[in-house]
Amino acid sequence: MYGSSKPDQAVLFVPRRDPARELWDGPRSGKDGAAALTGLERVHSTEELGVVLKSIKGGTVWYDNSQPCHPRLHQTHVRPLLEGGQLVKSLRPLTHSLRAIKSPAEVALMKEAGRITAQAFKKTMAMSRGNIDEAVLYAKFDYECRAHGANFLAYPPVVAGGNRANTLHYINNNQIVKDGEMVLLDGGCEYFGYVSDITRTWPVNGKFSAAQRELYEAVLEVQLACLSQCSPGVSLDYIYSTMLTLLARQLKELGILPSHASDTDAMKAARQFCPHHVGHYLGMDVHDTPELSRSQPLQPGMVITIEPGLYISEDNRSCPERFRGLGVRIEDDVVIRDHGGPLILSANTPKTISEVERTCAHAED
Ligand SMILES: [Mn+2]
Repeated sequence: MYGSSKPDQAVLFVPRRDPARELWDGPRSGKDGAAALTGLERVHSTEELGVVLKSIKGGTVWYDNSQPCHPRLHQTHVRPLLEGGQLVKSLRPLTHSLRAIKSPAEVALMKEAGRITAQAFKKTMAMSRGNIDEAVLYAKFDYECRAHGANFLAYPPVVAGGNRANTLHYINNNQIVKDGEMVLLDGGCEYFGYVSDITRTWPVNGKFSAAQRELYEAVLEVQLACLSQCSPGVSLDYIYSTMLTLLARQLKELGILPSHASDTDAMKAARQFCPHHVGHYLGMDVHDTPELSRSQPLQPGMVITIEPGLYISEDNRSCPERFRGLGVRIEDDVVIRDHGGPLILSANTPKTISEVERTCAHAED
């Protein structure tokens, strides 16, 4: 929030020092400490927010009224101001358009998040085996991310064995993945404010079955084609429509759809077998800058995910039996660049069948 009779002056509000609270929660900087830390001249305690706000005459208060970040302060200090007719505008559309394009320093942080996550995938693949608890894979992945410098996981990961991969937001992560089944792990970490979001699907016993291989290769082919489209001027929605067209073709080749199915029916089926979009913007949040439309052309410095999948429920009677109960998603994090093609932040995560099988074979506990 900004407001002052003197333009271009930043005013910071911090909780005042409170030895009783600090005993429980740890030290606070207080006003003087905050001024020294930030270099800002005007620092007030949050109790003074109301008084300072009242001194604002006219002008615009830039404030996100729909989602107050501090409900208590909003209630006591900001609401009266708003009810007094103060002109308020949300900063969100502006900050989102700033956040959409990452500086080299931001890309460096995202690179590190991708690097840490890739090695966590390798270690988790290497320790997987038949009849392993999803919780063990989850714990291994979490451990590997934190032990290599991540602050924490960016979101509750999906660790879904067998048919549970067909539940897109499965996060119970507490069932046994049987020998012969695949596990889908959608996970990412946060590294100093920036996140990764990577998905891999692999057979826990380290060897793809014929049907798993067929479905995996189909998704991989589509994923690689979508990655090759990641360039300035192309939109996420455009890549999404490419994904649907290519998935439809794959469904015919797999024998899941009859080869004579019409384009309309094939596209409809593609949307059923992959009910989510091809990707989203990525950055400080996993689903970053939602104010930004996915129809807008990508620009250099934007970071997106590319994550096609095919999900075939075990009770889908219309599919060849060998595919039932299989769900595959492959997701990478991509920086859009002017030259040299997209920069793939998750490039070190095993992805081809031979890479995955090789990584799984390096058994470790
Ligand atoms: Mn994602």
